[in-house]
Amino acid sequence: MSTAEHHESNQAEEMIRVDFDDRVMIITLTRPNALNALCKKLIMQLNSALDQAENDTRIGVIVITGAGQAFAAGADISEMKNLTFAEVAEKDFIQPWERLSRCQKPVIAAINGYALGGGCEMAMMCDIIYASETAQFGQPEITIGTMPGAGGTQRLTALVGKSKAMELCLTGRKIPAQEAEAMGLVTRIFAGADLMKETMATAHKIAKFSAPVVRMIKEAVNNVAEVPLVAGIRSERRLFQSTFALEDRKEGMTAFLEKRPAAFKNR
Ligand code: DAK
Repeated sequence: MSTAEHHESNQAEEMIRVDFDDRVMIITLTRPNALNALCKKLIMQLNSALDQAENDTRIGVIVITGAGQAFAAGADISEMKNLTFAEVAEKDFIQPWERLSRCQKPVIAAINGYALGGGCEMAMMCDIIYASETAQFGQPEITIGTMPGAGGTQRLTALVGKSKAMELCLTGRKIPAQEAEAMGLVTRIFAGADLMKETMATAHKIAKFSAPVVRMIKEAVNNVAEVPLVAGIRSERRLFQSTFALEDRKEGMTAFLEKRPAAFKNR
């Protein structure tokens, strides 16, 4: 029995768990025996949870974490091993992975352990990356004869600069959370026992703000990677002006001046 079959037969069909806490959807990757390796089925289940979150106005923020020792140790190597170039190109292996990066709602990654290869790429598709002290990051694809293929060379370079990204991608070196935070890959580090508590505190905080304003800020920040500076600044101004079409903008400013908490209605 191959490793893949072994995992399939010992694994319930569900490769993720979805929990709800007020306005936060928590997605946990639950394939710990394979260090949450990102097989096709897991990506499909993740994508449908993301679709559900995006279509449900009760959800303001999405949190993604992993069960066990890993966030995710990469794409499933046993699933990729026998693929040919023609198959990878024809099936457009990339496409399903793009869903996460297209989320309009904020996504926080809570990295509890290994975030390697596709796992590190998935973390970088999220908007905020919180990590436990024992988390490890890396792009080890070169050690198995391939290279990052889900945005790793691009997003890592944007986050940490060329020479650091180059060293990580060319050596496959795994780095501890502290180094990842110092280079700008990780947002903040917490003791393992505090990771989810702190992640949820941030998630709840964001989820309480006006949803349309949150969406506009995410779009404006993401513009940096997607459009030239002048167009990005023009777009930011339009998005800023758009907040004046919202009842929430009026309520937020009125509440401040009346020295009371704002009651946002997400419109
Ligand atoms: N795939 C499949 N199985 C994996 C796996 C992976 N990436 N990582 C770990 N496992 C499995 C192991 O085979 C082992 O299974 P059993 O032998 O128990 O059946 C189990 O998980 C536990 O792993 P280890 O025994 O190896 O555990 P250790 O604690 O000794 O080592 C480790 C932990 C994280 C250092 C080690 O497991 C490791 O090096 N894993 C591989 C890391 C890696 O090379 N990752 C990069 C994979 S390539 C794309 C999308 C994505 C990608 C590319 C393109 N497109 C959309 C185009 C991404 C590619 C990659 O991620």
